Amino acid sequence: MGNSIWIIYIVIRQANFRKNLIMTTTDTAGVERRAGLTRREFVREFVRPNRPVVFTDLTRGWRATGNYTPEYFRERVGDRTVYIDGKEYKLGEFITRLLASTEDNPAPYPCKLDLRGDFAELVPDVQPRPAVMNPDRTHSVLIPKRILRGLADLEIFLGGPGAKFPYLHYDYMGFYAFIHQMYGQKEFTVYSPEQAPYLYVNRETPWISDMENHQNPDLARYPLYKNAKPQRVVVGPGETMYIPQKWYHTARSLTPTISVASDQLCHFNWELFVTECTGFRKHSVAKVAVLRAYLRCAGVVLDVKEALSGGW
Ligand SMILES: O=C(O)CCC(=O)C(=O)O
Ligand SMILES: [Fe+2]
Repeated sequence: MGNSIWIIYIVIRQANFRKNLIMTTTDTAGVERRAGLTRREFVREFVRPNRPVVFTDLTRGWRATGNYTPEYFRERVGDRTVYIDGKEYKLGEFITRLLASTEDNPAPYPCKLDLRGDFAELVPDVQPRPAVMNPDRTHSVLIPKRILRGLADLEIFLGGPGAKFPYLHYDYMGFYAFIHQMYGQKEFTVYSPEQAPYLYVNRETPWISDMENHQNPDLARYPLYKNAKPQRVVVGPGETMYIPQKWYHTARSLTPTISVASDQLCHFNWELFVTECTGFRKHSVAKVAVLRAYLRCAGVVLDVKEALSGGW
């Protein structure tokens, strides 16, 4: 009986896809810190209203918690090769550089380790996946492989003091981002989607801002930026920054930092995913229409499947 009600509800919801797009967003409320949120509470208070939040208790049971330090990485995977901005480094040597990083002479950033690709041995360190991040559709067999080819949805970021994320952006294709801070202090600056007009977003790729020196932009060159309302929040070990869809963001390390970044694709960001993953490609109108129709049907199938196993 309970399941039939869910299914009827889903069918009615799907009659209007647009309803699943982001609703209103709060600009100025500040980013709350919360513990003990259930999936249902998280959806009601943050996912549906499209508001960011800092969780303080998502990574408690992880082996990484308390163990992840720059030394740990040097010992365990220091001999491995990483590429930062196209340049090759031995991870151990990069960690030496990271520990010597300063505001005036920052270590290159981001140093990213792709856990599903090259560093699979680290995956058990960051399990279990927190319940608030489920269900997740990122690895669904219903998504054609080529759409998400190259997506790294579970990564470790290592940074040193002064290291800044290179551009202001929102996560392409509407993915929700959960950035778990394991070591050190990282400052995030986030902007609600309504502020896009002040952020000099690129015409072709509107998920990226064109502003140079975006953490401290030149107002003579970017006068509209003075209207933007950045919200800054510093996260430390054990905290998780949740970035909703279309929220522009950037980050900088205040100390040596290690973060685990993971994504979620679910019912609530599915429509933006469908629009963005088909919207910026050089495909014919007909091909885009077919792909969108297919993905929307796949969304309904996934809605039903998720409803049968506990809901969204
Ligand atoms: O932790 C950071 O530096 C930000 C990462 C980020 O926003 C991204 O990879 O999309
Ligand atoms: Fe991002």
